[in-house]
Amino acid sequence: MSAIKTLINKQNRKVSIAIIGLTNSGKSELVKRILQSDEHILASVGNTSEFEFQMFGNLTLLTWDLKNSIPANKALWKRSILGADALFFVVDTIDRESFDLNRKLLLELVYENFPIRLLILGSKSDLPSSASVGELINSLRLMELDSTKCKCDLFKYSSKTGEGLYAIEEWLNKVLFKQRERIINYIKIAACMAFFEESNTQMGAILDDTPNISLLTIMREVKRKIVIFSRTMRYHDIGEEVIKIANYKVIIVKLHTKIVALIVGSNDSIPRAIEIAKNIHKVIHPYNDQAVKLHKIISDLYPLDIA
Ligand SMILES: Nc1nc2c(ncn2[C@@H]2O[C@H](COP(=O)(O)OP(=O)(O)O)[C@@H](O)[C@H]2O)c(=O)[nH]1
Ligand SMILES: [Mg+2]
Repeated sequence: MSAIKTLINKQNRKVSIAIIGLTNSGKSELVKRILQSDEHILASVGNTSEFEFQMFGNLTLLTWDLKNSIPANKALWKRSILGADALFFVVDTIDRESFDLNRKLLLELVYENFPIRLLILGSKSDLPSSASVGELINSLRLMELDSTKCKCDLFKYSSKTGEGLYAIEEWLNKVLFKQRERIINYIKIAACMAFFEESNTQMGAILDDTPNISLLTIMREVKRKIVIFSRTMRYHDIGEEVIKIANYKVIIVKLHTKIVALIVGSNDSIPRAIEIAKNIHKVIHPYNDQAVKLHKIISDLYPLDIA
């Protein structure tokens, strides 16, 4: 389950997210990534050429292919897209020629529908020519948007590597469920696993003093997940994935040829876990696994984070 799907399915209500953007901006890939379509999708309908929706449990994802202007007068647009609980506007960060048109569409959207809350998503962050956040802000002239009419945030993400998806989940949590950002100083790391692609070796450490059977089983499952993750990410230098197994969350971070997975509590902060995983990356090595054990690294550096 993706973190976003898990978040929505935890709520006792239906949630619809509208994802709009030009054709090819990356909407369908994002839907696939959120729904992780190995699981059964309950409904998938293409009513018109531009509109699609997919449902999974409490979550409905609606996508709309934008053309040269915002379809202000269409009933379907108003009912489905503007009526959704959250609105994502996807911009292809490698298609610089589309920035002007995206800018025009954004203005139309805001000035016809204010006040509006928007999450602008720069897709394809995994590609080398991807525009930076700064370039996007300038090109889309986001600073000039009237803040009384539009409250917007901007993140970059990749449907291929998973980078940035946890930030989207945090945003939904904050905006949709009015929950405070989960700024917790520490998390509970139950176990950690590292995988070195070059030597094809793994090292693992259980940090929970009283590991139960389920944690041991989860470790085995994580081992398997890391190998699969490594295969899917083989052409990518950076990747992130968050999965839920039983009562734990597993945060997997790849940097270059190393992968680190942290098994944390299901309510722990994902950004904090990702930050720790990235720090562990810096200090582990395939060659010193005997001398420097993961357990020691974590207990020295993050004593409060141990379960
Ligand atoms: N490298 C990369 N390619 C992507 C990403 N998202 C989408 N694409 C590719 O961009 C093209 C258009 O994506 P799609 O989701 O179908 O766009 P849509 O028309 O907005 O639904 C496809 O070839 C996708 O494989 C991404 O995050 N990274
Ligand atoms: Mg599509």
